[in-house]
Amino acid sequence: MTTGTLITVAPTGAESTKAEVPALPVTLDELVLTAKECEALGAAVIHVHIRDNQARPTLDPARLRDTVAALRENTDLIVQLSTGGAVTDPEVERLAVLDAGPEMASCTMGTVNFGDDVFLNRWEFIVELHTRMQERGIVPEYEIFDLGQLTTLRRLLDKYGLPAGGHVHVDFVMGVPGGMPGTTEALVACRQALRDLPEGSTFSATGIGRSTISVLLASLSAGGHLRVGMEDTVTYAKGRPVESNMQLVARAVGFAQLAQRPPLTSAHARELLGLPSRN
Ligand code: KMH
Ligand code: ZN
Repeated sequence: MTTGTLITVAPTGAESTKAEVPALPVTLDELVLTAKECEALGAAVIHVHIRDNQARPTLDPARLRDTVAALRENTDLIVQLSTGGAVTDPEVERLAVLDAGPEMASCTMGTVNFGDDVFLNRWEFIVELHTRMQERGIVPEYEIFDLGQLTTLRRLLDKYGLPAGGHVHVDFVMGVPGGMPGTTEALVACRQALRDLPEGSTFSATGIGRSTISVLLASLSAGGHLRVGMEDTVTYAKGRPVESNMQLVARAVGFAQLAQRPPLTSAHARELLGLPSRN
């Protein structure tokens, strides 16, 4: 696990509003510009949520297809579409995200309280997502909001087999009100539980809000990878709003360099994740 660092940028999310967070990229042009700048800094993967003309979260199929095409045309980033969407999105629309043909998609391993809301992920829905991705050669990133969701992942792989490409990569989403805390102790517990998954499984981690930096440091020291971005963090430091996704990626790259685990290029990231190369 002590390779370079896979850096994922999650630039938009579904929770913050443009009115509250004006720097949030919500149009396709803003997203593509952010993607190019984050790639230049060292990001290899982009975790994508899109917005409609009023900047509201949407899973509109045509918009998703256009987004995948524009990101592929303008960057070499691995495009990972969110199948989590917003907490209000119906399962049928979340499944249809895969029709946009991304290289990767997220796949959350269980239901979790999400602030005052519920992020619903029934077992049958998880199975449907996992098996559709297998059939279409889309590589999942398994999103883990709580320790027990790693046991669900183990059950999923035992019953339905490995994902496309054969490599298992998970992302610990830490510090969501209702999920596991964004602490070193929780990250180490997840890291230990990874031993029950296939050998060579990799992880990244992201800490929501003020747990960002402690999770980032814990993940680097535990051999993990990083996800950063305005989906998860809108405050850079006490009293300082995040100015851009680039600011967060640059900080993650700086920490990765200090840890002597420099950012992986997207080509190396494809190798790590079991994705075919683009050429
Ligand atoms: N927006 C959250 C409800 C994912 O992208 O897969 C779910 C989420 C996870 O962001
Ligand atoms: Zn997301």
